[in-house]
Amino acid sequence: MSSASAHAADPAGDFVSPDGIRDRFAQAMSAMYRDEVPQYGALLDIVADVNARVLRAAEDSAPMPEAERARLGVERHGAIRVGSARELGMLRRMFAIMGMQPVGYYDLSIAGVPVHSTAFRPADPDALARNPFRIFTSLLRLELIENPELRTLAARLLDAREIFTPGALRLTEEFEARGGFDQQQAQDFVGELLQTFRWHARATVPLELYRRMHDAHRLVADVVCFRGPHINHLTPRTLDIDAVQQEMPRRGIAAKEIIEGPPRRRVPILLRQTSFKALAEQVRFGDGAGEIGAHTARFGEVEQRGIALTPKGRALYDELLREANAGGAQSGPEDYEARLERVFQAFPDDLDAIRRQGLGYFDYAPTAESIPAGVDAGDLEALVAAGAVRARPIVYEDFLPVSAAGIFQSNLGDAARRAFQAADARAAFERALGCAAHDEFALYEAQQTASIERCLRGPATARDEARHLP
Ligand code: OOG
Ligand code: NI
Repeated sequence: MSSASAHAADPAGDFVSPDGIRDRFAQAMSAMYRDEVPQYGALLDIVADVNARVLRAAEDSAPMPEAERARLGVERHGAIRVGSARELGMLRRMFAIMGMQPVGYYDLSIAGVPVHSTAFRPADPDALARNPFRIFTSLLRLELIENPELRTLAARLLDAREIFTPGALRLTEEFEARGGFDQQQAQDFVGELLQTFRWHARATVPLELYRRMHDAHRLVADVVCFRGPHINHLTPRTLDIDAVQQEMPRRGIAAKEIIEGPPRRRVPILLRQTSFKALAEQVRFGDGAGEIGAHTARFGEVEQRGIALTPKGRALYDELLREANAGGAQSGPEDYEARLERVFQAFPDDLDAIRRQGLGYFDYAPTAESIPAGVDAGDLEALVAAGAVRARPIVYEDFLPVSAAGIFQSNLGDAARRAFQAADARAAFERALGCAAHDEFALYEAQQTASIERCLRGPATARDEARHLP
C-alpha cells in the first residue's frame, strides 16, 4: 500500500509522526538543559565548531553521507534515573509515543552502582536518521540497599511521589486510545513531559536523611530525595573527541583527564566519551525555610561514535580493554593512553579487515548499473571486490556504561570499590518495563542482512526500490 492511499483511508494520516514528536522533545530538552546548565551550551558550541572543521576537511576525500550529516547537528543522548517499576513502566509508554523503544539491558551493579538500565531510542534506520535521540534510563535497585530501615524509607518516599503531570498521564491514555496525536496534542505532550525531567532545587527530605541515603550510595540519594528524575546530562556527538577534549579547558571547562572507551584510531569503533565534572548545586532540604546544602548530580558529556561491533568484535574489544585496564591505577593518564594504544593494535584498524573478519556490522548497497562480466551476482564478496557493491560501516547507537564505570571504579582504589552481590535481575527489570528490551546485536544484524538481500537480488532491482521510497 502506498502512503498516499494510507493517508486517505486512515485518520492516522493526520497524526504527527512519532519521529516528529521525538524531534520536538529532543529540542525542548536541549533548550531546557542549556538554560539550567550554561556549560552545556558552551560544550555545544565547541562541538559545532569541531564538527564543522572535520566535515570541511573531509569534503573532498571522504564526504559524509547526507543522512548522517543531517542528523549530526541534532544528535544527543541524555540520562535519567527512576525509582520504581511504575515509573519505569509509565516512561516506556510515554517514550513509545515518540518512537523510542527500550534497547539493550545494562547491569551496572557489576560496577558497584545499584541500578540497572536500558536505552530508549529509535530502533529502525530511517527513524535514527531523522533524529536518534536516546535516553539512557536506569532503575534504582532498592534490594541493594543493605540497611533495612533505609530501604523501607526509600520505598515509602518513592511510593508517595508522582513524577508525571496530570496532563502527561491524560495525554498518554488519549494517545493509546486513538493511536496518535494531532499537532496541538503533540505540543502539549512535549511540554508536560518536559516537567518530569526538570531540576528541583528543593529536596523532599531533611538534610540528615539525605546524608544517610547518600552514604548508602550517592545514586540512592539522587533518585530518592527529589521530586523527579532530573536529566543528569545531555551529550552531543562529535566527529573528533580529542579536539573537543583539548578545547574544553581553553574555554574554561574542566574536563576529566582521560577519554573512556577505545583509543583514537583511523576507524573509530563503538563509543569514546569524555565529560566535565558534575556541578555542586545548592539545594534546600526539608520543609519551610529548610536547611541549605548541595547536591552533585548534573554534568556534561561528549561522545564520538564509531562502527557497531558484532559479538565477535565486542568480545575482542572487551578483552583488550580489560588488558589495558589491568595496568592499574598507579599510572597517570599519559601512560594509560599509551598502553591503550599499544594493546589495541590487536584490533584491526582498517575497514576491510574489520569487515572480512566479521568484527563489525556493515550496510551494503549496489554501486554499478550492471554486474561486470564474470562476476557471480550471488556472491557478495565477489561483488564487493568488483566494486559493484559498497560496504559502509553501521554506526553504534548504544552505550558502554560498564566499561566506563569500570575504569572509574579502578581509579577509586579498593576502599571505595563495592561489588554488589546481585543475581541476574534482567527478568525483574523487564517486568517493570512491561516488555522485553530489544537485543541491540539483533537490530544491527537485521539491518546488515536486509542490505545484503537487496544487493543479492541484483543491483538494478535494489536501486529501483530505493528510487520508489517515499
Ligand atoms: C548512567 C549514564 C550512562 C553513558 O553515556 O554511558 C550514560 C547514569 O549515570 O545515569 O549516559
Ligand atoms: Ni551519557
